[in-house]
Amino acid sequence: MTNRRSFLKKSFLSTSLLLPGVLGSACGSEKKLGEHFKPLILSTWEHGMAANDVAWDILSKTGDLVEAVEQGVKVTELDLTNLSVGLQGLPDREGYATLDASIMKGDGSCGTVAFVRKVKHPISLARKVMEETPHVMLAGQGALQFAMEQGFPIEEEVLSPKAEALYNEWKKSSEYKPIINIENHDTIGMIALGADGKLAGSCTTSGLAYKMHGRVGDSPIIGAGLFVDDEVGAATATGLGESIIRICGSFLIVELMRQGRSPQEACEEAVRRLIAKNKNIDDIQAGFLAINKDGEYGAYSVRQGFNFARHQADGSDLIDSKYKL
Ligand code: SD4
Repeated sequence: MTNRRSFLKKSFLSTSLLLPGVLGSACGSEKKLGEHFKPLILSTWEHGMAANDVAWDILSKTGDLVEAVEQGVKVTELDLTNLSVGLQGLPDREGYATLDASIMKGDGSCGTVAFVRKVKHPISLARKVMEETPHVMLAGQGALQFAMEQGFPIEEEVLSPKAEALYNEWKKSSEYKPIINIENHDTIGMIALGADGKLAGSCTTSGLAYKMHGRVGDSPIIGAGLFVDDEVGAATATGLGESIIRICGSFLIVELMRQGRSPQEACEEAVRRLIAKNKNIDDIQAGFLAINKDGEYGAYSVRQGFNFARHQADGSDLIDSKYKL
């Protein structure tokens, strides 16, 4: 079992962290960052390191959790090396990049978009759904129409050179075999605890490569790919969305934490449940990441290979998750 911590520690001490009142006002006192709740940001996979840096910068300067988790994952949405997030991600079997995203606050506010095309930042669109509509989820053409109304730039539908090359290669056999997170593992889920003890999370993906047109994964399903509750904690997921939706993975983890399980125990129970409920487990990878209000965290995956980025007051690092099989 791998429990190696590959420390990519950076010397980190933003001067803003020392400014009383910036985050302290959110605590209702002149507390410095870390004196009350210890802020913590966790994100799935190695690309979470860069996303966390941006999120942490915003959190430490403004205390704005939602802005932090939105801007953080926008970094990944623009990362041209990432084939599972953003418009440069691998397309569906018809050749279209279709995106899913969600954002949630610990007070229950949430917004999501599913099966959306031509929008560079689905996470920002999900936030608009949360803040500007009476709804939780917009999908497909309706989500695109809403993006236009909100003034989002609408991109041309062109695959990135790398995605196009891989898609052309795939088309030679067109074998539909949804093995995920073995080669294709880059969805970002981010969960964050602020100094005021509040929580927020975000999740964004281009989903399963070569999926059926119209397929939606777990990432925009509140309770599956993401769930946040200020009373308890937050959880997010990565991996084969169908397997995660089947067990309502993120909601399950938060509810287990509510009943007293630690984040680690809750993630492990979710993986056990996922394995029990999915017959074709040999083809499945899925991983969970959780945090509670005390700043304790945990991660667990079906098989080896999942890792996550952590950012806290004394720096950032990349940690290999424990795994079951
Ligand atoms: C999905 N959960 O659409 C996403 C994919 C993923 O790492 O997490 N990839 O099923």
